[in-house]
Amino acid sequence: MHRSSPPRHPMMLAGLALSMIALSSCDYVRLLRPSVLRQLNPRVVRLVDELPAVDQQNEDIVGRLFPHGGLAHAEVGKDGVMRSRIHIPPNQFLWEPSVIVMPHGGDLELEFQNEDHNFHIAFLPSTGERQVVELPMHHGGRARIHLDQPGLYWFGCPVANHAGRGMLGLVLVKGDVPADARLDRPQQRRPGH
Ligand SMILES: [Cu+2]
Repeated sequence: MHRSSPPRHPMMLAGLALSMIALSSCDYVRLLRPSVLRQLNPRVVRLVDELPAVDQQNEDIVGRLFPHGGLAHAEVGKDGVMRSRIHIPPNQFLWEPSVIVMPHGGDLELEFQNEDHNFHIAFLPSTGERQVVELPMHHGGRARIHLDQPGLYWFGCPVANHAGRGMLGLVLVKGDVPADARLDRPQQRRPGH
């Protein structure tokens, strides 16, 4: 999972213990390099726990680049607001974590810390609009966004080509849509069923 030359199956790391038995290709052996194993941290393990199909169609885009930042579950405060922290490590063009899971729709407060030597901006989804947080180098910032529908919402850094280099992220809102918001169409598969 080296940033400059990602292997073809970065998320196979999660099943490393099992797949070692089946290791036959040089690609997989290369995953045993210390620089790769170092990235098998709790944030990345949580990502694969939540999205086990990152190596399969439709979810594979999630397993390519930006999710190396890993995943965090937002904590629900006593005030009902969900909260999470995201930091920008130096020289990586990455949000850490890059996937935030909300257990249900509502308010999400994000606390950013920019530890990089570059200026960044968090360009965030918020129902019906966007929120922008400027993050000068070695500074933090905070945003409160509102996402009331389940789904997958992207955020990113719009400075130069930072998003293309990896500064993309997702907010995954879990739960079901309210009955009055469902379209009149054939039965759809629902979360948990
Ligand atoms: Cu940036």
